[in-house]
Amino acid sequence: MLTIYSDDHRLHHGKGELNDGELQPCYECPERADQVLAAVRQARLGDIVAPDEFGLEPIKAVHDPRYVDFLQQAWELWAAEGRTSDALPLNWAVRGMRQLEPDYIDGKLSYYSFDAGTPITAGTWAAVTTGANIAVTGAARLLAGDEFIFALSRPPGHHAARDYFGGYCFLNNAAIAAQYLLDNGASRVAILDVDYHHGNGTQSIFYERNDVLFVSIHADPRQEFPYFLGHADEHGKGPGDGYNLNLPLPWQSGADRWFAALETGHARVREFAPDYVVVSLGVDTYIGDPISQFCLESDDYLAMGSRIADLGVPLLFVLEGGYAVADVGTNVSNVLLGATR
Ligand code: SS9
Ligand code: ZN
Repeated sequence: MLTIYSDDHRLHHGKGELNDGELQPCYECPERADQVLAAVRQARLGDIVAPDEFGLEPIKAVHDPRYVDFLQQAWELWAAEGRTSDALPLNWAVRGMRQLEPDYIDGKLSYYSFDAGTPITAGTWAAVTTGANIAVTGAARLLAGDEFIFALSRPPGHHAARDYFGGYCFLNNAAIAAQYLLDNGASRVAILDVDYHHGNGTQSIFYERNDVLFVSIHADPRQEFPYFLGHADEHGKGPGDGYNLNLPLPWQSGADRWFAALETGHARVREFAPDYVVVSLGVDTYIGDPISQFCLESDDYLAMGSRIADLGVPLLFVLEGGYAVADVGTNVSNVLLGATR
């Protein structure tokens, strides 16, 4: 297995997110990736290489070019107002309000976001563009014949949609990789999202398409973030009807329920017969995760990797969530060990 990694993730280091009614330290922190890198090294999972540079084209093949331009300029516009703290939005256009991009930076932050937990910092743009390059480098290696790739980047991506950020995510790395595979010869790509949270961004990007199958196992949005997408009756639209499979589970779900859902997802992926599978690999399903309510144990991640590898299709693992910093490395490397054994 090959791991793609860059220290650039450190350039995105938010101070705080609004949580439980208070500004709290960000759960999504550089130490997460440090722990995962250390565990990949310790488990001797193979070479670790730097990403190649692909420019903005693969990003703009998934995201609205105006949104990408906004992300590139956001910190500069914010800092020009004399602000030195992280940029965070404060209000959103809900039912009956108009979807028009405001001129002023505070309004733009609101227009292009869906939560107040995802700060933009001075180094966010550099970190997220490197993250996209990591995912695309992984996709390019699959196209060149590699079987297992791990794209080790942060911040995560699966909550980022075509034109908005949120849930700690800015650019949808898994979606960018899937689109790159399709634009360079693949006919069908499946995205299997095993993060605790529903991948609302990925779902919405591919919702009306049948060249990408999206399968997600996650906490029920009736109880859990992102709350407004991820229900079982969302199966795709138009040509995409039947190409979106949500498998929501209640809080406190453990291995029994989780692996039963994986079997359902597995069957659908096999039926789809993809050329490649991109795995949105979040380990916030862990019992010790500080913001989540599932009960998987560290050993369960070995079984998860092994069952995913049973698909018999080249795999690109893209790091998403997992906030139990002391255990995130072990849990991620267990998935990768299970897949490559
Ligand atoms: C918990 C707030 C959760 C967003 C979580 C995003 C996870 C990305 N009280 N906020 S994998
Ligand atoms: Zn998550």
